[in-house]
Parts: sequence; C-alpha cells; structure tokens
Amino acid sequence: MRLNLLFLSIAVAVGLAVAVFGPPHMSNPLLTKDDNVLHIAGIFPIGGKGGWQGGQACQPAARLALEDVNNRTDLLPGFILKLHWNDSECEPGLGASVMYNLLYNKPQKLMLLAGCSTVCTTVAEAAKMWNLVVLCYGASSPALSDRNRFPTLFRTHPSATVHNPTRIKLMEKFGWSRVAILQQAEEVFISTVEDLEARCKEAGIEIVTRQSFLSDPTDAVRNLRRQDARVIVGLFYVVAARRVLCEVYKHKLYGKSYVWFFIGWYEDDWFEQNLEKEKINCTREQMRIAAEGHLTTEALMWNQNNQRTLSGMTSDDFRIRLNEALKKENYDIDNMRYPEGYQEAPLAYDAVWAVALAFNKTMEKLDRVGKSLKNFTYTDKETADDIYSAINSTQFLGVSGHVAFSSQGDRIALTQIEQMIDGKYVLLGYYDTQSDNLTWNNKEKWIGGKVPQDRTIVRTVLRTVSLGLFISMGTVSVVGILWAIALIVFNILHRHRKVIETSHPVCNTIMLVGVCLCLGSVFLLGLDGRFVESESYPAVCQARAWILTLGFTLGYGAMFSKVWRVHRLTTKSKQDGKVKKVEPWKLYWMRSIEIFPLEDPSSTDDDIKIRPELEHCESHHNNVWLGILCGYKGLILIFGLFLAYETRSIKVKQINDSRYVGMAIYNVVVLCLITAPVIMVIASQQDASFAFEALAIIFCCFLSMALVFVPKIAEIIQHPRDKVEAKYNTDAGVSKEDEDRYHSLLAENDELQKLISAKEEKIRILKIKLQERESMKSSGTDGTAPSAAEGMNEPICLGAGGVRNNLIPARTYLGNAAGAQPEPAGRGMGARNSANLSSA
Ligand code: ABU
Repeated sequence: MRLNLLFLSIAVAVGLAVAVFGPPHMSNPLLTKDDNVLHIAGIFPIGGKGGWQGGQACQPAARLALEDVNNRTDLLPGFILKLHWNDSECEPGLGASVMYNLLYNKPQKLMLLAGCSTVCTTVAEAAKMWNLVVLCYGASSPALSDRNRFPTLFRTHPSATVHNPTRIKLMEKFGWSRVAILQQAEEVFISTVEDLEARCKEAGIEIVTRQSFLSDPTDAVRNLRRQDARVIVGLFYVVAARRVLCEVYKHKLYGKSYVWFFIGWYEDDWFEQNLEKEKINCTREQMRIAAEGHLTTEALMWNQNNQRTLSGMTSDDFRIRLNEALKKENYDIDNMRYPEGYQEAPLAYDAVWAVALAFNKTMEKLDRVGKSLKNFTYTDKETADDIYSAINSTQFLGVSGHVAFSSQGDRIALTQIEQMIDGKYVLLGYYDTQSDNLTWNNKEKWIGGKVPQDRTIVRTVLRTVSLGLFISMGTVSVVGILWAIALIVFNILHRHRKVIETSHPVCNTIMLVGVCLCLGSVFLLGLDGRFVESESYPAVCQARAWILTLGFTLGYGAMFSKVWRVHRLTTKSKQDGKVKKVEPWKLYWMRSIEIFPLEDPSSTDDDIKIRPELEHCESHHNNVWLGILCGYKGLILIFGLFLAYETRSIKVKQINDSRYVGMAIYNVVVLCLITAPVIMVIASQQDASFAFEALAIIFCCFLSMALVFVPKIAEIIQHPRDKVEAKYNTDAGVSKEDEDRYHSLLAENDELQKLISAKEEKIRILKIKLQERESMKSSGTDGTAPSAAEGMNEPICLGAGGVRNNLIPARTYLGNAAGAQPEPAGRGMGARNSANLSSA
C-alpha cells in the first residue's frame, strides 16, 4: 500500500512536471529512431576573416527554432527535424565543399539552409542539380532574385535593393542631387549599385563617381576626395567597412561637410571592434570621430509590435532566449558585445519555422498519395516540386515580422533609418517602399548644425578691368575722338586748298571716321561685368567686334588706298596715254567689311571660389573666325607694308602726303603684328590685356592723325594763301612749269619716235637695194659699186642702233619728267636718255 502510494505520487509528480515544463527532448522516443527524423543541411559563416560571419548568432537562433519546432506536437506529427551543419567562413569555395560533404554523406537531406550572399550564390546555383530547395536566412544580394539562375531559392533576408528607395527618399528629403558610390567588388554590392544607379537616374540624382576596391580602399577613398564627393553611399562588408572608415579619417572625409550612407546590418559597435586583429591603423577614438553623423538604412529584421508570433513568443521573448543562448557560448551580451549576425538571428529562427511548416504541408499532401518525405531522394523531382510549392505558399507571423515570399523568392520588408549621434545609433524613421510612406522622428543631428551640401559652396568673383585704368584709357580716347572730329572739320573747311586737295580730302575724312570708331571701341573693350549684366554682354561683344573692325577697315583702308594709288601711278604702263584722275570709291571696294557671327559667352556659374570668373567674347567657331580674320587682315597689313616700302621715296603730284601715310602704315602694321599675339597670350589678365590693346589702338590713331595732318596744318598756318603753296612740302615736288614741260616733252618724244620709225624704214629699203646690187654684181657687173655700198652701210647701221638703244626706255624718262624721283640707277639712265634724245 505504501509502495503503491509512493509510485502514485512519483507518477503525479512526473505528470505535473511534464505538464508544466513539457517533455524532455531526450525522453522523446522519436529522437532515438532515425526513421522518424527529417534531416536538413545548414551552412553557417562563423570563423572567417572577411565577408559576413553572421552564423555566430544565426546558428544558435536556428538551434532554438529546432527545439521549438520539435516540441510542437501539432507540427510534423511523428517526426522531428534535425540540422546537420558546418562553417563556410563566408567563402564560396569552402561553402561548396561543405555542401558536397553534407549532401554526399548520409543521411539524406531534404533541404539546405545557407547564409552569406557569396556562399548562397554558389550553393543555390548548384542545389537545383540535387532537386534541393535552398532557404537563405542571411543573403541580401539582389542577384539572388533571378529565378532562372536560382530556381529553387527562397530567402527570409530581404534583398539589398530594399535600401535603395530609402536612400533616394533621404536624398530628396535633404536636397542632395549629387552623390558618389564606394563599393567592395562583390556581386552582392555590384548588383545593388546597378539598381541604385537606375533609381538615381530616374530621380534626377547625379552619380559623380563610382569607386570600387577589392580589399584595400585607400585609392578609392582618395579618388572620392579628388572628385569633391560630399554625399557618399558605401557598400561593403563590415571588415572592409572598418578599413574604409580608417581611410575616411586619414583623408578627412568626415565632419560637417560629408554624409556617409552605410549598411545598417553591422553591429552597433562595428567601428570599434577587431581593430588590432584586422591591423587597422586608426585608434578607437579616430574611428569614432570618422563614424559620427553617418546614416544607415536597413530592412527591419525584428518584429516591431511585440505581438505573439507563431512560436508563441514575442520578439522580446526571443531576444531574451537568444541572449541566454549566446551567453552560454561566452559572448559578452551584458556589455552589449553582440556577435555578428545578431541582427539577422530572427531571420534564421523564422527560416527553420518556414522549413517545418513547408514539410508539414508537404507531408499532408504526400500522405494522401501514400508517399512519405522519408523516401525523398535527390532524383525525386516530384517531391521536390511539392516542397517548393509548400514553401512558396508559406506565410506566418515570425519573430522577424510577417514572413512571406515574392515570386522571386524575396522577403518583403520595411526599412529603418538610423544615424550615429554621439557614438550611438539613433532611430530617425521608417520607410515603407510599397506605400511610399516615410515616418520621420525629426531626431537627426548634423555636425555643423545644418544639413551638409552635396558639393563645394563657392562664391562668384568676377574679374573686371580696374576702374582707374578704364577711366584713363577712356579719357585719352575721348581726347582722340575730339581731335579727330576737329580734323574732319579742318579737312572739310580747307578742302579747296592745294595742300588738302592734293591729299585726297575724302580719304582723309574716311580715315578720321575710322580713327573715331577705333577709339570708341576702347570704351567697349573696357565694358565688362562691372558695367553690364551678363545678359547684355553678348551685345557688347558684337559691338566691340563690329566697331573695331569697321574702324580699322576705314582708317587703314584709307591709308592703304593712298599708297596703292602711288604704286599704281609709278608702275602704270604708258599705254594709257595720260594719267587718270583718282577715284577713291573704286579703291575702297577692295576692302570689304567682314561679317562674322558672335554668340553668347559661356554661361557664368556661381562656383567661383577656386576659379575666378573672367568674361570673354567667344563664338561657336571662334578659332575658325579668328584664323580667317587674322589671315586676311594679316595679308592686307603685310601688303600695305610692302607698298609703303616700295613707294617710300616716290613723289607724285596727285597724292602729296604718300610718304607720311607710308610711315603711318609702318606703325599700324608693326603694332598690329605685335599686339594680336600678345593679347592672345595675356587674355586671362584682364588689366594687362585691356591696357595693351587700348594703348595699341590709341597709339596707332594718334600717330596716324599726326603724320597725315600736322604738316598740312603747319603749311596752312604758315602760308594762309594758296599762291605760296607750290613750295609746300617736298613731297609735292611738281610745279606748274614742270607739268608744262612734261607735256611738251611728251609731244617731242612722240615726234622723235615717228622720226625714228621713218629713218628705220628708209634704212630697210636701202638695205634691200644693196642686197639687190650685190646679187647683180655677183652675176657679172663692175667691181666699184660694192665699196660704195659698204661705206654707206656701216654708219647707217651704227646710227640706227645707237638711236634705238637709247630711245626704248622712254618710260623711265617719262616718269622722271613727270616729277617722280627715280632710284639712282633709273636716274643715271634717264640722264643718258635725255642726252641721246637731244642729239637725235
Ligand atoms: N545582412 C547580412 C547580409 C549578408 C550578405 O548578404 O552576405
């Protein structure tokens, strides 16, 4: 009886214990029988040096999920789940090796769990060959959303592309339209950046540069500084992130002028961990300084509204259990030192639950057709399809939130935005991509007290010609213009005086108008941003070019026409009979006014802090026009120089001031040839180029006016009456008597020419007669006749030859008679001619 009571009380105690604590696992008879175990394979990145080692927290989370699933009697009745796993170190090669070992070693596995994008990519691409569904709890690569490449892949981890709409939203919120990208050269980040670029383009955001690196980010960070990047999106695993942050500190890419977007799934103290182990050359303090103010975006991985989930736990309950499990593995959770993958742990937990639910569904289906999951083999496509359909339709509320899979096998999620403020992450808000809803807490804090700019702020500094220089050049020009106007009046008033009349007063007036225009252009050259708005500047450019060109054409053209006329007069053949009157209008036709298009100057940006602005007149085909203009004008200048040289000592009565005009032409040509190239070289120094150009114009104008008009004014002042003007100016050289004498000599010369022709005719006839006589003699006539013929022949030939030789250069003589002073050689010949002509 006592014994019975003892057994009864033990049975009640055990019953109570089971009721309260649940059945112990080892007491579950299913665990001991392999027939009732469903095996799954797991690959966890834990002990590697780079990439994502999230298996550190995800593996314990998956273990918790297995315990919970196996404790549920309504789930997989009669079966338990068993996980066989190994470490991939987030290395794709090692991950593949782990997968082969798990698949080729018994027992038969029904599904594969994997984490880390690089490993998931390798594993999921191969798994289809074994008809295995792969469920990734920790893979964010957007490349994994390709159903053709990964037909059997599902993931509880959202794709990294979910961050991109959030980033764009923030850029728009803070007015950043110029961003840079720094990425690690891994497929997961490359595909994320491709998506980000497309979205930036759509939103009108310029990507100023995209830098990538394999393991050392030094050069990439330096390039960001060179490109003046201010808002930078960084995409890299956490080990690389620490290296980047150290370089950011070294290159001073932090502080009030910079904003960094980092990935949000790093642990909270990621920038202070493993610095010695990873040989990071920055102190904790330096890393903290560089990290201050950066933004992170991350898909929500913990259920936010502490609801009771399928497992019966809230996310807080799960956190407590996970922390306990991690503490048992010696992680310093109490001091907030979390292992890698802590953020993603709910994803791993929910992944195991998703597997259990899918198997449960599949088993029910297989039961109906008399099949069992236990009979699955790698060639059993039918069962694999059933598992695929089951997981595809699985939905539940997990500790990570609502678990469901899109047609690409992706998880749909909200994103959260955080900022590092005083060394701690502060939640700024949430963004729901699907409803385009940004919930903002207004907790952001910027280092400089204001939102950083996306580019360098610069000030406009327009370089202008100094006022003093402009006023002095302008004053001299005004004096010149007044002087030119006075000379025009003088020229018109005295146009009937010989000294003016024989210098072509019309030419003089045209030259003076040209001088006025050239001096007027000095004002336009100095009109810059100080006086005119940028919109009016093109009109000033047009006016400058037109007025200076027109002025030059008129001024230089008038002088050119004079020397050209002198040259023509002294080289003209005698066939014209007599000298024609000068018709100045005919001479100006050779100098037309060029028309060329000038367009707006290049637009003036406000970014002049490091680049002062200087207005220039330019056109689309500036160089072509400059080439044509300089070539054409240059030829005319050089031709003018040649004519002035040729006629330097010639005096003709029709143009009495040709020598002075020639001197003015020398001066203009030399100054133009010096000024044009010098101005091109010093174009960027506004004062120097304005002074040089203005002085050249002023000097040319004043000297030309002085050379042409001072002798005339002096003559008119000294000899107020025309009578005495015959002696004016050695240039004139031709008196009335000279002219009469010239005409009489012309007539005399004609007479002599006729006489010579008659004598020559006579000689010719005599020669013929002599020849006839010679022939008669040789045919038998007397011998005295030949001696007479010989004696007569010789003096006649000599005389004729002498006359011909000396009379032919009559043009030289005429020129001399006309009053020109020929060159020394010509003069000798002319003298000889005169002598011979008189004797003839
Ligand atoms: N949140 C961790 C993602 C890791 C990876 O995509 O490789």
